[in-house]
Amino acid sequence: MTHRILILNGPNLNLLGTRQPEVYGPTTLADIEEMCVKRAEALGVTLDFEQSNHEGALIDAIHAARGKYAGIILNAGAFTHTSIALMDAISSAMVPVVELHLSNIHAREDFRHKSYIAPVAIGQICGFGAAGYPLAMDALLTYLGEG
Ligand code: CA2
Repeated sequence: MTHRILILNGPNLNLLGTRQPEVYGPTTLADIEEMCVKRAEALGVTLDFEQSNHEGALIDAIHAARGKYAGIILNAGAFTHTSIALMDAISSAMVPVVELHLSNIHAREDFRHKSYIAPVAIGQICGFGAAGYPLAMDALLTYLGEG
């Protein structure tokens, strides 16, 4: 069966590659999407790639994923550190989620060490920049028994 996976990006990630390249790198979100589409082709999975700056829209996307996607790769941006609502959405969605961050959130400010996503995710990948996205796809497929 061909798996369908969703890569969901949260607030400000639309700015990638245009500001603060010293923190988040020079790669744009469009570059990352292209990289992920290539990986999806190699893995034989179908990919949808979305971004929203709005917490409610991310929650809606997680709710809508139930029964549609085999898994989600979620970079929730700063909502990672604040959003019990996103955590509850993941808990209720019954869709496996890989938590992803470009930066190593554990090596940054204390407030970034707390993740509300981590306890409800199957695992976390952080600190590998844009390369973390295809790594997360590999990890998800391994979890699904297809890797
Ligand atoms: O490292 C990550 O992927 C983060 O999820 C990125 C979030 C940050 O709040 C998390 O702690 C870690 C911030 C994304 C902001 O992206 C920007 C990109 C370019 C310019 C400004 C912000």
